[in-house]
Amino acid sequence: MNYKVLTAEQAAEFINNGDAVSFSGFTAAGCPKAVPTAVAQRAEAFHVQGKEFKIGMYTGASSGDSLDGALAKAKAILFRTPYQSTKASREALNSGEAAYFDMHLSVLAQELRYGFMQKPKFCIVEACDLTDDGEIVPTSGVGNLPTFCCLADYIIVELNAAHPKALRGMHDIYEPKDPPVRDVLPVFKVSDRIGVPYVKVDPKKIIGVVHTNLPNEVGAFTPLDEVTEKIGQNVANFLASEIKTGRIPSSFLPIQSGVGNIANAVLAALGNNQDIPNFEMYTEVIQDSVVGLMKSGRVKFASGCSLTVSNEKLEEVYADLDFFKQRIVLRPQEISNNPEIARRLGLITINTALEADIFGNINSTHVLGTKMMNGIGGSGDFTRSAYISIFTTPSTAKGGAISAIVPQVAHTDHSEHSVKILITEHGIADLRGKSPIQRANEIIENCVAPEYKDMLRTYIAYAPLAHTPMNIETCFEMHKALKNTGDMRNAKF
Ligand code: 0RQ
Repeated sequence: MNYKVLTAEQAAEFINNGDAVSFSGFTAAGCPKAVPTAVAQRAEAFHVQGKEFKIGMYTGASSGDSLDGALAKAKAILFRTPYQSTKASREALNSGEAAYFDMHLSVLAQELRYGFMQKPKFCIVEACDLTDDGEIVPTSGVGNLPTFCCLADYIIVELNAAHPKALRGMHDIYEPKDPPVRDVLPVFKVSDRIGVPYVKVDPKKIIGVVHTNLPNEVGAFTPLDEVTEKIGQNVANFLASEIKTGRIPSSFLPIQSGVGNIANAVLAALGNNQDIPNFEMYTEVIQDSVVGLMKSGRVKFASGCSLTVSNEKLEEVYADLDFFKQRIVLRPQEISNNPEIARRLGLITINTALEADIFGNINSTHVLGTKMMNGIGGSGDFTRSAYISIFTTPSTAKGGAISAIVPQVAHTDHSEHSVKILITEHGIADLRGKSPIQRANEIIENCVAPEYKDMLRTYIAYAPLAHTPMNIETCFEMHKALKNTGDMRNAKF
């Protein structure tokens, strides 16, 4: 290979205070590890000398502990977008240590190309293969890699031997042109390939290659419990009944499913329900349950941006790559999450709410309206453009001290106009074609936990009569009770 071989520490020395740095991958899948950790150590060394050292960070979505975690702990983040989920980065942005801008995941690449934000100077890439003429084959996640590589002045490649070179062929790399010359994105079927299986860069931009052999850092899922299992069954039963009524075609439609424990449980339930036909996925994260469902034939094809699976599941995929390469395509998030494609394919979108209100507005991001959890992620890319958009949530959190359904969300990520179905372990609220007061009754009677039902019935009974019966004097009583007493059950209406 013609490239200069560097240690992670040597690579990190190129990066200086104030630089904007972009990273490959999506969730902890496909993210570089050794160089970001070395950048964090470089930052700490500067800080010991009393010198400033912080970088701006662009990623695909969240990342792992060696990236977000290490840089946040080193107090080395100047700004951060579009999504994060490590404990350390959450603390950094909620304490004001790092400036965070929470973005729809499909738009970051184009907004960087439009020049809306500081251009990345560096791109640090995890790859399983690299050729002398500048073909980079990503590992298990793509993220915004094509645009990052195109915009960056310098590229550093972490060549990670933990991922086989034979992954070449699983990715489909395509970068759209920008308005006014943007063309149709020609994905007409979930399995359509529209690009090439590598990211092509000018080899002169590659300033070094760091050899690694490091496992992915995708966290394990919590085992299914009674609540998540019931939510999954409710989603599956709802979709089966929609097929029976003919509102969803009998051949079914592709599924998009969000990230986290509930999303994983929902997929498992869809797989187990015999009234749901074998299905395809057009989604961003391909999670653990999909691997088994693919082997059993329940999932026929999955298009995603990353294989966000545990290392155990990743080994299963790598052990049978010929089988999985015929059934999985990994795309840049600009394509995996693209609203044009989501609407054309007619996606059934299933995402998780932190809290919902009785009118159908959804808060996916801010605890008590102020503290950032993770970010909006791809949920908005999909929800607004879905064939039918579903939100799931356990009806309560923190042992019942929090009702996930409140009179008014403390922060709105998805408005009542985009949200069609709300599902908890107690049941299904179908919001289609209903006025605000009808939606409120549907949600209270079908989805709210028994101990909170009367509270919400009282709220709505005393709210002023209007198109949306919201009482601005009392709509945050449940949040106030949580803040002041630690328990929403103490709210008085
Ligand atoms: O906290 O673990 O400390 O107990 O929130 O909640 O129930 O385990 O659910 O793992 O599915 O995450 C919305 C955060 C849900 C996630 C969210 C507490 C609860 C628990 C997690 P503990 P669960 P999940 C594609 C789509 C936005 C992005 C998105 C998310 C913790 O799904 O980030 O959809 N979504 N992307 O106890 C305070 C409430 C709460 C609450 C739950 N009302 N108030 N805390 N919790 N409800 C993926 C990507 O874009 C990459």
